[in-house]
Amino acid sequence: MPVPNSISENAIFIADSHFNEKRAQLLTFLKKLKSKEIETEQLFLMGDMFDFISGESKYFIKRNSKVISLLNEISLNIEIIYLEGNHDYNLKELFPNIKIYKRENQPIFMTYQNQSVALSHGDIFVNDIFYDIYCKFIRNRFFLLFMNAIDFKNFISKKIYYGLLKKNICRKMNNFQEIVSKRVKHYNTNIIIEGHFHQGKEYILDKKRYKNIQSLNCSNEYVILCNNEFIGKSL
Ligand SMILES: [Mn+2]
Repeated sequence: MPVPNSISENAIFIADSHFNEKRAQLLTFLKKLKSKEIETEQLFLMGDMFDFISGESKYFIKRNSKVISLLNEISLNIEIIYLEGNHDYNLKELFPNIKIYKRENQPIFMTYQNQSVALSHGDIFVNDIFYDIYCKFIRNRFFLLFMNAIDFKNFISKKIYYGLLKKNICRKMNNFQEIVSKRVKHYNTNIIIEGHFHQGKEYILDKKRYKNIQSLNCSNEYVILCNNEFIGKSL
């Protein structure tokens, strides 16, 4: 079993799978984990695992039920840490055995080989009060329950679902290092691990090591932490 609050050797990180009917890698990955073709004792879900889901949205819970039950089954044997993203939130009641962390409780802090590590999905520290208000609003339980109540014949949900399906989420950011150099200023740990940006790059900036976990959807890779190295593995 993993040592409390520490990242295990051979821990696996996956980020931004944006699971939907066209982006099925998360399901493939979980099946391989269940069959032990892929093995680990600790799994980090870095957020935006689903293209959209919230604990209130019945339509999306139903659409994603296979992945939800597989995750719950696996969480009985493997420690799973789930950092909520901007596409997946209010998840606690869906995953009773998974350690769920909301945006407002990120970053979380852990240790790995005597190094301090901060982990977050990556949409914190944006220095935009409107984004913070927007985040609070779209995660509001009463708002979501209300939207669910007026979602006749899933009209709103389907609009969201098919809208997201068409989106291109894999773009190279030419200024990513510049963005990271600003982000690391908000952290004071040895290592910083984030998802959200879909870039998969690693930097040492300001004496801190920053790893962006690649999008499982864009790269078809999950990441293993082994001998102090982040290694991308093809699914
Ligand atoms: Mn995101």
